[in-house]
Formats: sequence, structure tokens, C-alpha cells
Amino acid sequence: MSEGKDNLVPVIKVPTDERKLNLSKHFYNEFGCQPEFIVRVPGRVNLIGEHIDYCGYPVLPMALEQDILLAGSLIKEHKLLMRNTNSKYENFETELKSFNEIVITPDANGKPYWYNYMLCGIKGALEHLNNEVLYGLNMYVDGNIPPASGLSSSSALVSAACLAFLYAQKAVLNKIDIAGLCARCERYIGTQGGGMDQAIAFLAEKYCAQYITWNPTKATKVVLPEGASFVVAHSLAEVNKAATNDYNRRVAECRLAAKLLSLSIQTMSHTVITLGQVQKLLNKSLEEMIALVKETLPKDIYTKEEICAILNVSTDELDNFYLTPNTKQLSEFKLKQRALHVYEEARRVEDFKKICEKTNKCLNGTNGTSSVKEDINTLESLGKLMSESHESLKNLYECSHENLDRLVDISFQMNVHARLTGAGWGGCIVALCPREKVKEYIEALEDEFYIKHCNIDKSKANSYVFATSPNFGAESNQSE
Ligand code: ADP
Ligand code: NG1
Ligand code: MG
Repeated sequence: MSEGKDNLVPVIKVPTDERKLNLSKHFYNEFGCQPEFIVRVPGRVNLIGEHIDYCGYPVLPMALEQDILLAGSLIKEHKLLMRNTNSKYENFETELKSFNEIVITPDANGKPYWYNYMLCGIKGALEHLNNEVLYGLNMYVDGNIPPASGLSSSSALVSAACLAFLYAQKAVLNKIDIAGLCARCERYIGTQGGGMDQAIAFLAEKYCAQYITWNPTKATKVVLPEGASFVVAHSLAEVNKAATNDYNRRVAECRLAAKLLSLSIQTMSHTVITLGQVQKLLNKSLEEMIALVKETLPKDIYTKEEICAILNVSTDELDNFYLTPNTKQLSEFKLKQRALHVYEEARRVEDFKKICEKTNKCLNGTNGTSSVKEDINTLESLGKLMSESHESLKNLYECSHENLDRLVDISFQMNVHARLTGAGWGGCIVALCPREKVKEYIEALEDEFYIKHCNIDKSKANSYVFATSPNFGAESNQSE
């Protein structure tokens, strides 16, 4: 493979900041040597385009400042030693086995152990390397992405482990390939994710969001309007996405909706098809797809038997080809609602990107000056798309949470548009706030939500909400 240097995850010899120094200290105390390298993978906030990556549609995330740092050193024994600066994540050690001997098993409640995410990254890397291994690894992790909160802490952890392991085995991959590999790795945890989190983790650039398209994966910079600030606020509800079947249920419903919509097209009988592929095959616009869903999938609920009858397949075939181990037991599916969300959300992503590009063009054409009125209109148009996205996620996709809805409502009372970000069922909102209003908005959220509604102490309220701007993607920092 010919690699442009820009396409590789950069290895930068930089002196370390305080967090890295602290991590190195932990590392030294535990392993008796300095780390040989540190990898850094950021979390992300998705501005718009929720639950559509696995349907083949573009999304619009940006990387956060918060990240996972993983310090590592190579060892001759084929072993993996994993440590975490947060004592709630227990030590873990295992022999470095071959790819298919790494079995990823959750705890008795079905919740993954933290190190399972690391094992996912290493399992996928081993598969990629055909089990050709040079070294084992000592690894120490330090993370500050709020976990289980829709900011993609899981993918940062999986990707950091995969990147560290590849680095230890002297394997070189470009950013697009490693993002794809890490997306496949994370599926070993049990969720059928679409690839957004890993793509932005590697392809992010400072100062701009990215419009990410699939097959092949490509990131196009989107410059956000000057006057816009994006604020992230936690709903105080954490949810581990691999511990329930909510996520995979939505993936399965989209697959089944796509299969039913594709009945008029000649497809191989058991090929899994996405809602995006159906649109392409039918050569229709998103508006036409929305009309087709209403016409073809009129019912609110489809039973498994009904779907089998329409597709002319047995229950076993449906289970094996379209469902996942944790969705096989489901007996009812919502197809119309999920497909409508996907096509409408895909349209919102296009509109959002167009508005940003138009604003940018205007700015370039007028030497960077835009009228205040123009700015307010732009922010209002973008904000409206975000509000519509939240409504759709709440009502059609049913992945919101009462605390998320409350945060969105409080924002709206302040004329700030907000939406849940990430998979949902808890986690965070992202709000588009005019820059000059950020302080006032954050204070209002602290008072109305954290202090009054959740009884959080005033001194702690501000730790759950922060303004953010687009950050860099993953890096490997080699120790001097
Ligand atoms: P998210 O929306 O943050 O990606 P997930 O449910 O997908 O949420 O993954 C959250 C899980 O990732 C946590 O329950 C934990 O096991 C793991 N995790 C996140 N951050 C860390 C960390 N700093 N150290 C160890 N494990 C972490
Ligand atoms: P989080 O919020 O990290 O659980 C998940 C998926 C994404 C995407 C979003 C919803 C993974 C690793 N991530 O994100 O691919 O589908 O939900 O837009 O599965
Ligand atoms: Mg996750």
C-alpha cells in the first residue's frame, strides 16, 4: 500500500503535559520503567446525524478535547497487562492468545468489563495481523471522557488499544484503514455500530467538524459559523450501550425496514441491505423515500411472524440473517418510525452542511465580515434542524430520556436549540448557543437543571456542562 505521510497517525516527539507526566509516573510505579509511547484518542460530539451511520448515511461530528491516553511499553513475553488510573477499573492481565482464542465475555449482568473494550481493539488487530505478534504489552490507561454518556468513550478506548497494539507490532496503517479496523473491532463488544465514532477519532481536525461519508469512508471539513458555540451538558443518566439490546434492536429494525422496502428490487435473497442502499437502488430522493415508507410500511408495529410472511422466510432464517444474538428473542418491531427518522435525519444533515457552507462562502466573499442579522438567521436555521433531530429521536426513534428532554426544554426556554447526542437513552445533549450568550446559558442550565431539578451542589454543577470547539484526531506520542 502506498501511504502519504499525512494519512498516517502522526508520531510526534513532544514533551509531555501534566496529565501525561502523571500517567508516566503511574506507569513507572507499576511496571518499573518509563512508557515507550503514549497514544491519545479523543471522544467526540455528534452535531447532527444520529443513528444513521449504520444505515449508510453521512454524519457530522467533531472531536472533543477530552480523550483516552494509553501509555505502553513492549515486553518479550506474549502477555497483556492492563491498568487504569481510575481505581474503579480493576487490573487485568492475560496471555496474548491468537485472535479466535480471545473471547470477550461480560459480567453476570451482561455489562462489559472495561478491559473488554481493550480486548476488542487487540482482537481486531490480531486478526488484521494474521496473529503475527512480536511483543506483549504493558498498558496504563487514563481517560477523561465522561463514560457511558454518548461522547464515545468506548470507541476511544477500543481505538487506543488497537492503535497501541499495532504500534507495538510495527504495523503501519493509514487513518482511514485504522478507523475501519477499529469500527470492526468494537463490534466484538456486541453492538453493531456504524463507524462514526472511530472515523472521527482518526480523521478529526482542529477548528472544523467533519462530514463523514461511507463506502469508502471519507471526511470533508465543515467550517462552523463564527458566532456559534457548541455546549455539551450531561443528563446525569449513564447508560452502557452494550449492556442492553436497545441499540441492536434499532439496527435490526432498520435492516428489516430496508429489506421490506427493497422487495420490489431484485436482491440476493439473504443479503443484508441498508436503508441507504435501498435509496440508491431505487434511485429516489430522500423525499420520495419518506413517501415510500409511509405507503409501504403503514403499520405501527410488525410482528416477527408478519415480517417472515412478507419476506417469505422462516423464523430461523430471519434470526440468522437479520437479527443479532441479543435481538433474536424480540417478537415485535417498529419499522415505519425508524425508517422515517433515518431518511428525515439524513436530509437534516445535508441541510446543516449546506447552511454552514453557504455562510462560509459569504464570509469568504466579504472579507470575513457578515452582518449580525445574517449570523442570527444562520444560527436559528441550524438550531431548528437540531431541535427537529431531537424531536425525531424522542418520538420516532424512542432513544431519549426524561432528563435529556428536560435539558432540551430548559434550553428552548432560553432560545437555545439542543438535541441528544450519541446513541441516547441517557448521556449528553449538544446545544448550539450564540457565542455571546454561552456564560448566561451555562449558568441557567446549572440553576434550572443541576441545582433545582437534580439537587446537585452549586460547587459541582459546573462540572457537568462545558463549551467545546473542534479538536485534533488520534496521535501517538513517542517518549523521548
Ligand atoms: P460511550 O457513549 O461513552 O461510548 P458506551 O456504553 O459505549 O458509552 O461505553 C462506556 C464504557 O466504556 C464504560 O462503561 C467503560 O467500561 C468503558 N470506559 C469508558 N471510559 C473509560 C476509562 N477512562 N477507563 C476504562 N474504561 C472506560
Ligand atoms: P455511542 O454514543 O458511542 O454509543 C453509538 C454508535 C455510533 C452511532 C451512534 C448514534 C458505536 C461504537 N457507536 O455511539 O456508531 O450509531 O451511537 O448515532 O456503536
Ligand atoms: Mg460507545
